[in-house]
Amino acid sequence: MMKKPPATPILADLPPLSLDADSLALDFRRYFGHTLGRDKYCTSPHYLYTSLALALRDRLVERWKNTQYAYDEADGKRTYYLSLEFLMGRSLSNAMLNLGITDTAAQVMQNFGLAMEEIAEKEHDAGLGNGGLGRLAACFLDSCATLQLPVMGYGIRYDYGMFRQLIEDGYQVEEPDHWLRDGNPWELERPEFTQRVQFGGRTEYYQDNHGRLCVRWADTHNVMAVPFDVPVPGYRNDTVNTLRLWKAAATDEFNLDEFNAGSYADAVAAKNAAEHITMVLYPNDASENGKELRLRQQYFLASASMQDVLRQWLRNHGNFDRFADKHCFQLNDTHPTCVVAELMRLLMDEHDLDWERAWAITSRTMAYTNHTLLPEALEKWPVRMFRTLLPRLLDIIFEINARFLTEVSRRWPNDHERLSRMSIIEEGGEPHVRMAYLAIVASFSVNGVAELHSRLLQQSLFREFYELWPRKFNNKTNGVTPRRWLSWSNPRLAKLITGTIGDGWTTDLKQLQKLTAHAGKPEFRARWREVKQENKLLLAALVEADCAVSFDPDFLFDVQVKRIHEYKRQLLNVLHVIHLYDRIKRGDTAEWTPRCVLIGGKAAPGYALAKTIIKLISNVAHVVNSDPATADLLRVAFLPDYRVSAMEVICAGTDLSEQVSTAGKEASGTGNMKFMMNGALTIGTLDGANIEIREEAGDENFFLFGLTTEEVEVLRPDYNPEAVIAADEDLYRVMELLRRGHFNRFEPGIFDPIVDTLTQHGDYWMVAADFRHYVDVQQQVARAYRDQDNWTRMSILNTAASGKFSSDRTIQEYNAEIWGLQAIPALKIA
Ligand code: 26Q
Repeated sequence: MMKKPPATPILADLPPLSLDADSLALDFRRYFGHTLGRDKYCTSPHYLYTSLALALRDRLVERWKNTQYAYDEADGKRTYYLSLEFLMGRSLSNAMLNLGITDTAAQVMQNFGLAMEEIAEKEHDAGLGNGGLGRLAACFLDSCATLQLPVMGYGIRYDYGMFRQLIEDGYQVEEPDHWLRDGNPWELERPEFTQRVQFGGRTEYYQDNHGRLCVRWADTHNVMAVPFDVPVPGYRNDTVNTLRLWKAAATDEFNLDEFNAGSYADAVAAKNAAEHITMVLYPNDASENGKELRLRQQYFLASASMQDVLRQWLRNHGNFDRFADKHCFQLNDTHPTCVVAELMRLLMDEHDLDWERAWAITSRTMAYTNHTLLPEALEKWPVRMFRTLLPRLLDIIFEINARFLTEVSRRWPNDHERLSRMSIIEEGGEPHVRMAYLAIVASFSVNGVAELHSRLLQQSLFREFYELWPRKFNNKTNGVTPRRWLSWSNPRLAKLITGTIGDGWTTDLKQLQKLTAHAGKPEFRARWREVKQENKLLLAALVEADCAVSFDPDFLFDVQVKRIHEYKRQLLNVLHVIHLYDRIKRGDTAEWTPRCVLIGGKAAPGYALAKTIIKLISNVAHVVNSDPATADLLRVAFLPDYRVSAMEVICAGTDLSEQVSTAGKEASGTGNMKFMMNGALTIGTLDGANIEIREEAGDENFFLFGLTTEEVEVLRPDYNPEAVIAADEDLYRVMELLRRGHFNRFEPGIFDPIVDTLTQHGDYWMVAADFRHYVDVQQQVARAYRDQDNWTRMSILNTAASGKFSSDRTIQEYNAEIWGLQAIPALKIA
């Protein structure tokens, strides 16, 4: 039970802060003038931003403490969301929105002659993630706080987040993202909860005082983990949850040894090596196999977090009897899977539990979410590296595997092939630890992130595990938070919706269905269209500023933003753009629908073909935009540095959302959901959550094309892209433009790898196979857009049908079927 607070009033007992304009204004001025020491000559908006952020943070902090007191008091079950990535974006606007003081704060700023938009723009995105998986974690935290669930996020406080992308001469150039340079008002350092994390050394056996055989991990190199807490406010409910991010720091002991040996420089270098662990986010959104520093990051997160959880538990409980009933660890992909072995180690080596008890606890508390079907993206670590870096963990993994394989051989006697297929250790020249298998074996729940994806996990990637443990497997279709992705990103539409159906939709998104009844009303449609036009103007302004390309808001805005990957098929999109250009050049423009095509996204720095695709988009954009023949018909732009804050503008101003991955390859997608919520129509394949989006929207409000997953697999063995190209005149002409260097006149050969991948190399992602259908359906899109009234109706129906894709629904399912937490209302602030 909780420790009793002292009876005398304590230092931290403060009267509650008001949310009204006067009190906010006073604090804002105090931070500006006193805390930051600025004066009337200071014009930098950065200090205005920081002052406002601190004033808001104070108001979060008191709710934060109350929430934690309420959780401690309840002493109920908690969930820990473990993730190497949390792609939070900006926090100022989110804090205002969730505190319910967006208008008040804007008014306060206005009274000082300041524009809120300008101030909010000063905040650097917290880009501690690559893409979908990291942003999903951020949306989940928002929903957990809004649902008042005791869920805490654990992650890494990278000094450098996702790189900043510049486009120079059409090529991607990466710049380090030193997001903390100007300070971060949203974090609170908690040095009192620092943990020690061990690396290297060896396993040592010894006898304790009672003569029992014990194990310890000796001669290690230690690194300190210092937590920084970030407040996660719920939507207007006084709950504030915690995201705890760990920073690596050198231990003093470590330095002293070297000091005494008289080598100061070596001591400082060693300090550096320790602190390198949390220096930078790996910018690869498929696994970057075999990098030792990455494994260090993963174990660092796992160990610091697990020690921290055990510390909190033992503060109020004497033993581990009820631990499994009170904890769940949700693993965001395999990245934090070291926690499985780390929990075993801590329970056995540090807390004297035997294997059976430790395993009972571990296997009742772990739950694993898979985010990819691409076999090449499954994480594997060389056993040799594991042994050097984490010898005690490797012992434990071997033991888990031995016991697991015994279970398999009891179920399938003498099936040696199966044992080696299912083994956590992949044998061969260089043996590897298969992290996904470790996660499955240790977890009571394994889920995919969309219905198709979860089904494919069961039928292909993890089929034999599904045979063994069918009940572990389940689906949790992704979602996104409607607060950031509708209320905040699209205030005009949000206002129109609220004016029409009330504001209940913000926390109960299914209520958007009520819009259906209004979709037939001409006046409502007209207002819906006006809002879209205003949003398109804002998006056009972004494109003008960042790409120097002018987008006419009367054109169809056709947008694909996501990481650049072959499987996501930005190439298919470009081939379509080239085809439209080709049509213009040959005068085939009768009944043309003018179109602005926007593509954005980052390529992993080591992914050469993805970088070439960016260069191709840039060059095609240049050729198209500088040709006078296209002026009223087609515009193309590549948007540099696609990130969370850019998406907030993009999703509101998009007409057509491109979700064109090869069927069976995109686990879910979440950008597709943001676009739908904001009234974009989707052109998409039967992949990931697109299938469920189409189910909800209705076939007639979704532009479907392409091979299905089954068709892809049936076709693959005798697929011949060159024959497809030869047989399709439009595609042939497009390929000829590429082959003849039409888009690289003075840069010979640079697009050969793209031509080759589509031809000689067999077109693995089936771009040529889906081209014809894609172009035809794009033609239907163009025709549909010309009937603006009907397009608007379809747009309304898409928003109306998007209720399922709230992350609130997703989290309610996680809670009902995996976590089993009680919601705990926060103590109200007076
Ligand atoms: C692993 C090891 C070493 C280095 C990097 C990585 C790594 C990092 C990030 C591997 C994968 C990722 C990110 C994956 C990701 O974002 N997947 C997406 O997850 C979304 C949320 O579930 C889905 O909607 C997308 O379909 C899926 O692609």
